[in-house]
Amino acid sequence: MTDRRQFLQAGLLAAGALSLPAMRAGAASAPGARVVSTWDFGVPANQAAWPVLARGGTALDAVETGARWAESELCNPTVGHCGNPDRDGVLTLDASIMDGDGRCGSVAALEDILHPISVARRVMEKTPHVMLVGEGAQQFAIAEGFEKKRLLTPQAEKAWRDWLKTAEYKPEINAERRGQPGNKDNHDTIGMLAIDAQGRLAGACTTSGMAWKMHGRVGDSPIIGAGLYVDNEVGAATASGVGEEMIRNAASFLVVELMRQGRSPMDACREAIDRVVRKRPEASKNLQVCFLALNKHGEVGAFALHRGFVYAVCDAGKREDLRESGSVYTTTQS
Ligand code: SD4
Repeated sequence: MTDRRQFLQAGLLAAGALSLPAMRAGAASAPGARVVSTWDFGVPANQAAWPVLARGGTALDAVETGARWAESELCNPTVGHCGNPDRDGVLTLDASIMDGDGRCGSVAALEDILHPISVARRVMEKTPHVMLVGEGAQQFAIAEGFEKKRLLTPQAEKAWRDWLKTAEYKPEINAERRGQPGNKDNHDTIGMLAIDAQGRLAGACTTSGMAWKMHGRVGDSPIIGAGLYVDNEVGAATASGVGEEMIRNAASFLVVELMRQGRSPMDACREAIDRVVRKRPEASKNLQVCFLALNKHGEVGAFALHRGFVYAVCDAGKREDLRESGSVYTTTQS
């Protein structure tokens, strides 16, 4: 005779066997799914990604979709086709993508290809490598069927010519330009993290990098562990701001590892920001660094060096949730 414990176990297994496909088929509301993104344009980017999650799609497809939206639809000086060029007037794009089982791909210093995030995904899926840069990344993209076209906009070219008059490399603290959360002048790198209805995590990060950077400079965004890190066992993190600081601190990896030790997403981001300050206390007064994290339970947190970092959260309950992170400094550039 089946004892009570066996019966319960059999019942749970049967329920699980039934509920998983049922959840997949009927994932219209995707109860556990959530997507979060940096900055106020994260709201429409999340909305571009959300339908993928709502129909039970993967976190990986969702973040690629959201990042592609930003690369082509968003016109700002730090992402995609409207990005500002380097100091030689060349627009170079960096992007990375990662999913929670450790698969990842990235491209750096890619020219004249509209969707670096999708090239990064192809690197992940179709090559034995993680990262392709410059000419090699472009050759690979073209071989994969991506169209080559000049991306520099007349506005970006004009901004570069204006910059040449002083030619001073002094990255601004974004908060100073932005003023209030929701300010339409917002512009920065997009980092997007998602968890899908099956509890899988993924992240994407795409940018034109720091305006007026040296030709050949690579920021944190395409570097796995710096601008992006994802681990299904723990959570995911991404970054925005002056990438050299993220690279110095392997910062997105650090945030994930702090969550692994039991920190909440916000505490982990705050500790990583403290690390940036401790390493370079003087420099950190004049540059912006921001972290955004999502743990495997769907909890979100963010922290920045300077006030003004906003991030967008989207799930079945709320599609337009824009929040401001905490910060070390409440004032902006000194
Ligand atoms: C970089 N982190 O290239 C990127 C740029 C960025 O505000 O976030 N800009 O360093």
